[in-house]
Amino acid sequence: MKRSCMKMIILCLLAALCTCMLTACGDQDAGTVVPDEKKIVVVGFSQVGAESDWRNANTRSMTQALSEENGFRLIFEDAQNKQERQITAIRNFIQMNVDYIVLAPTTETGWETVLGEAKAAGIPVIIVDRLINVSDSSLYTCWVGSDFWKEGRAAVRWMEEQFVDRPLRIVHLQGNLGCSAQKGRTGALTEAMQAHPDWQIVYQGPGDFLQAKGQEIIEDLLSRGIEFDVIYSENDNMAFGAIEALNGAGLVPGEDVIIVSFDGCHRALEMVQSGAISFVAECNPLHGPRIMNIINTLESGIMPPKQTYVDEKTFDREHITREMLDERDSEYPTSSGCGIPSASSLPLF
Ligand code: GZL
Repeated sequence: MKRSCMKMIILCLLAALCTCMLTACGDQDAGTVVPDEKKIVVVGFSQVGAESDWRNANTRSMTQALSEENGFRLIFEDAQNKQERQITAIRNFIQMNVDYIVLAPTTETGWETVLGEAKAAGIPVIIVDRLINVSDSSLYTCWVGSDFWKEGRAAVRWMEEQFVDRPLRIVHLQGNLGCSAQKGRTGALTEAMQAHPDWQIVYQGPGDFLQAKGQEIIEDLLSRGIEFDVIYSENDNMAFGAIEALNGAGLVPGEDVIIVSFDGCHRALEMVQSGAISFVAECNPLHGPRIMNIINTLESGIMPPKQTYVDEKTFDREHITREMLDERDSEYPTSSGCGIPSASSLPLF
């Protein structure tokens, strides 16, 4: 008798519980499926820092593309050029269980452990701009960026055409040592030195892509009476610093010293037109639309290419035109929309 009463009480309680749950669901009956809102894709983006015009244009491009209006919620972390801050940011993104992690890596190595944690959490990682060097390529979904060796070889080719059989004393301002942008641009110059015994590197060292360091290095060389013909600067901002130093010493950039640079930001192309900078190999930062397209492609269940190199141009004093300058939108690009646009289909920065 007692057991049957208990059973009855439990059954009544369960019935009451189910009734509450059904009424708590509001007036929809079990039959209708309420279409959920368009899914907002949550993206954790770990950015190198804010060291250059290139980086700031890259950040603008990424934040404009991965916007709420485009269906994204972007969690942006600035690593201030420190890999350990990027590793912490990635771990935070994993904790937040974001849909995608985008990494603009400060350097090539040291990513296995943290990307292994992202893989274990089932979060796709997209690498943008510089490359990473990992033993297991399944640790990231895909990469989009520049061919830095190609940029460097374009710069060296221009030097060979300009200075046929002329001895050169070269100052080499390098970017952050160990990042693929520095390794490619440095590699191309080092490779060329083998073919040009009359080329001499009178100084080689990191300016960390920073304008102030570029200026500091050139001022120091001038103060010590070091003479040179060419500055091979691995980005525009170090070239701007070098120009400040040359001007301060009464030297005319583009005449007393030839400047070769990389990136092609607005200011640099204006200096190519004025003659202060003689050659720029473009390194296009406008990856926002490309990353947006990669994520939308993945969301539709399609795997994008593992590696995508963007098309890039070169600019020199003889060929630059006002139209090339005017065509660019110095703020935000107008993306070509479909597909991963090549650099030539996007205005420069
Ligand atoms: C290159 C990029 C480099 C730029 C610099 O893709 O990583 O970092 O050349 C920037 O201007 O600081």
